[in-house]
Amino acid sequence: MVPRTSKFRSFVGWVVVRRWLSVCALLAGAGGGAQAAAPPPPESPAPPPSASHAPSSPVSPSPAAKQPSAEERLWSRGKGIPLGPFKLDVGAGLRLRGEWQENFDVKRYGDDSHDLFLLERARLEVRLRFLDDLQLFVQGQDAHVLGIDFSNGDFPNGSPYNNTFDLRQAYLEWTRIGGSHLGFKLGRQAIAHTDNRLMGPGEWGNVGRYTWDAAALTWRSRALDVDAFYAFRVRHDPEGFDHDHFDYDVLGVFSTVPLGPLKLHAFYFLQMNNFPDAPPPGSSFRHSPGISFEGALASGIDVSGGLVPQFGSWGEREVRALGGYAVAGYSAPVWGKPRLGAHYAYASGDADAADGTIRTFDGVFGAVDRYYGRMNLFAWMNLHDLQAAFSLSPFGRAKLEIDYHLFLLAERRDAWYYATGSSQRQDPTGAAGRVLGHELDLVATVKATPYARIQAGYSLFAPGEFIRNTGTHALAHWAFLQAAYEF
Ligand SMILES: [Ca+2]
Ligand SMILES: [Ca+2]
Repeated sequence: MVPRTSKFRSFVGWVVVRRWLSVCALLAGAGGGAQAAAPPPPESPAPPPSASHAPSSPVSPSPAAKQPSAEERLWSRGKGIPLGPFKLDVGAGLRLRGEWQENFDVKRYGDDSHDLFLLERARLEVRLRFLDDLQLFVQGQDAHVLGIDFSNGDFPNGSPYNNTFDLRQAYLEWTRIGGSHLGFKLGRQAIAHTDNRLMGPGEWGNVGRYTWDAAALTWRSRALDVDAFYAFRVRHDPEGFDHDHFDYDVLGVFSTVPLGPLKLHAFYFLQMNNFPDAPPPGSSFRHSPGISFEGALASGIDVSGGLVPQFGSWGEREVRALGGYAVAGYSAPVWGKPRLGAHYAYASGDADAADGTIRTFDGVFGAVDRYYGRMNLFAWMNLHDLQAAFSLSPFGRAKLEIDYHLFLLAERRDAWYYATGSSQRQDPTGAAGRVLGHELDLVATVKATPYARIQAGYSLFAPGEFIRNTGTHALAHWAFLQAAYEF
């Protein structure tokens, strides 16, 4: 259980957050008169939970199609505040989520755990803009959990739930320097590419999974976008400042070429690590080159896909792995824009742990919460994930999503890997079977105002033969209710 002192600290953190918010509201008030008639555009309609916060595009005025509401007028006061040659945008957000977990938790699946807890995440951010293409962005975040059965000590690499007000992002970004195509982005940042599948910040988690201290060079033109970066992953310290990094370095290049209604990507990631103690010990170099695409056709059909071979070395062993995914959906042009989709993801597994070759695919630094089921029981490792998706958007402001997943091991002798990437269970003989189980995910989202979003969900996991043959095999349930307000 969480010690009393920790709960007290959570409470103190909460008080601090409220104070920050009041300061922020005051600041917004101080900017009165600045572009009062220019409300920020509403966010894109109800992105899935892990969607990137996309902080890199400054808020721009939307066409005055209708009179802004009192709420829009209020928060627009915090945008575009003149400050000498600069413009200042102030923003903040608060997200509260209650979760109920039955027979699983963030670390493991099992039939003996029951938990009910409340997550709080608050953000405060300022953006100082000079010209259109040069900006300094600083974002602080406070994250706490109340009532959970874990303490910070249960997470040696940083709690996914607690991180007292800390620097989440602080970067200087200059695109199209001097009218050219070149630019850079330097500092602490979230890195997200397209649908977050290969690289995403993991926004659904309370603290968030990935932030980086990175230097990126960018190329922006009509025919080609390129981001090339070198990055160190920030290790989140729940109580102290986040000054430490994980052992590995990452080099990445991600490019986008538009082709009609499609966007094509070519990319390359290199993860470099030194594992002095881990089995097997030694340096690891994992290269992940690949291609992907996504797009929506006029006929209502949307498609996306990607292929990621991996190769390299880990100590004396070779790395040879493969990951891929394919998505196709159809949205009908009728009330509620119902969409039916078939999604598939594959990650290779290792059939022989002793043959000197590692064949388990590693899901790069992608989001897991949106993919491979929302309960986060699986990673993009040794997996077939067959998904049927249905969604409906009635009344413009609401969205209902229903997903069914069938999960199978790609290789029976390799492990079932949890969303954390750690092995959950393994049968080296392969006799336990291949079927991991079935998951049903229901999520309803209502956008109450351009700034307020309420989301509720329920998920059920029913284990298959592999889990039934290797230990406890209860049904697992998950439910959540989330309210978020961001301006
Ligand atoms: Ca910290
Ligand atoms: Ca092997």
